[in-house]
Amino acid sequence: MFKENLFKYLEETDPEIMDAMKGELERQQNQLEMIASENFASKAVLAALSNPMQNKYAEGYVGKRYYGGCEFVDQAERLARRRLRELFGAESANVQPHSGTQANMTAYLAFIKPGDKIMGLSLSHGGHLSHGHPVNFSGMFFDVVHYEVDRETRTFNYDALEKQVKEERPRLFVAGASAYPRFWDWKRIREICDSVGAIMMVDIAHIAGLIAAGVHPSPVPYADVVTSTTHKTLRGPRGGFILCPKKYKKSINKTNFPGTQGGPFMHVIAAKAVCFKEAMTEEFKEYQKQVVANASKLASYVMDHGFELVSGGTDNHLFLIDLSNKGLTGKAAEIALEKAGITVNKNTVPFDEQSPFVTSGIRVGTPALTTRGMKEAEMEEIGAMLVRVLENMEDENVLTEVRKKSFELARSFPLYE
Ligand code: DSN
Repeated sequence: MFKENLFKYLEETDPEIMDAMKGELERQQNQLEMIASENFASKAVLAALSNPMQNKYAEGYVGKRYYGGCEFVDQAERLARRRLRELFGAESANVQPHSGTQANMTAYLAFIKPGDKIMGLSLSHGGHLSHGHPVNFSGMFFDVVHYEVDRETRTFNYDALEKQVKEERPRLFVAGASAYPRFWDWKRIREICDSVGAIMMVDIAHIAGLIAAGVHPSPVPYADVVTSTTHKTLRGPRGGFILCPKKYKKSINKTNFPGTQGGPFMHVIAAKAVCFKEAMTEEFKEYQKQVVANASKLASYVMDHGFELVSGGTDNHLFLIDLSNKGLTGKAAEIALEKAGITVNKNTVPFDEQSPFVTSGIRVGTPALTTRGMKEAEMEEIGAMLVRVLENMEDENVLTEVRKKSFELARSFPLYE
């Protein structure tokens, strides 16, 4: 089976789904992927995902399963956990969460009860649905207070944050974001949490790859619990994980299974192990440095051409262009850029006056383009394309002209050929 061409087999048995898969592959190959949370997993990760472990039920943990026949999935999960602990210098690692949000559900319920107070970054200021948004379980289960960035600097004012935490006295404080372009001060957050005895939870979904490579400070030495996805900057399969000190291991494990999940996705856990091994290489460190260098270069280019960036730049893999002073919306920009072969997402900016369906901003990230091998020179080219589209969003001729350029650039950095 491992020698068969599985795709050829699928093409014969289900040409309709194969057609959709081919379309998606070509879309990824032919356009410039700049959604900050997306990346291109290696062929080794993709191969591991297409693996007979997907057939196996394995409720429980290594050596303590509720099913027989777990020898080899145990081998895979053991490897994944060991590699993950090593990668982040953590005492304990759980690789079973199916996603970042499920990792967060486990983390909350391991420490607090429904009705308890949590504090998370507001979604419109860069936070995440699972950090207490009312439409998410986190907003339904808990008494939520949100914190925000400073109106002037659009970064955290840690003194103001401390004051708010002391007034609100949450049981648990969630740090982490899906659209915050600056470093976090983990030590300060630990001190703030300690001032009221709050649990410090950090969701590193976006920046996990940067942290693993040492290009973003790590919260692991400070936090009570760290959650993440595996498919963003970390460039693995879609999924989640949880890190914690040994003293919380039992409670985290028990809360994840049987607390919030059933059978683990063992094929995904095998693919996570592959990802963690890749993330320990020198090549991965160089990749992450380049992700940040590319984001910085592109951010400077866009600012030099008159666009405003939230917080005036970036320290990580993404930045947010605030289009409000140009009279543009994120929604219109996303559509125009897509026509030009550049994929981004509309995003609210702090203190946005537009709705989340319209927004005043776009979020731009460099992890996927950097995986294709693009560097600063290509960021200049892409910067010019971005500016040209944003300044001529209604002009179909301009969009077609940029589409040709983005296609040529994408094709000159082959992907999954
Ligand atoms: N959907 C992810 C993102 O785009 O940031 C967060 O879960």
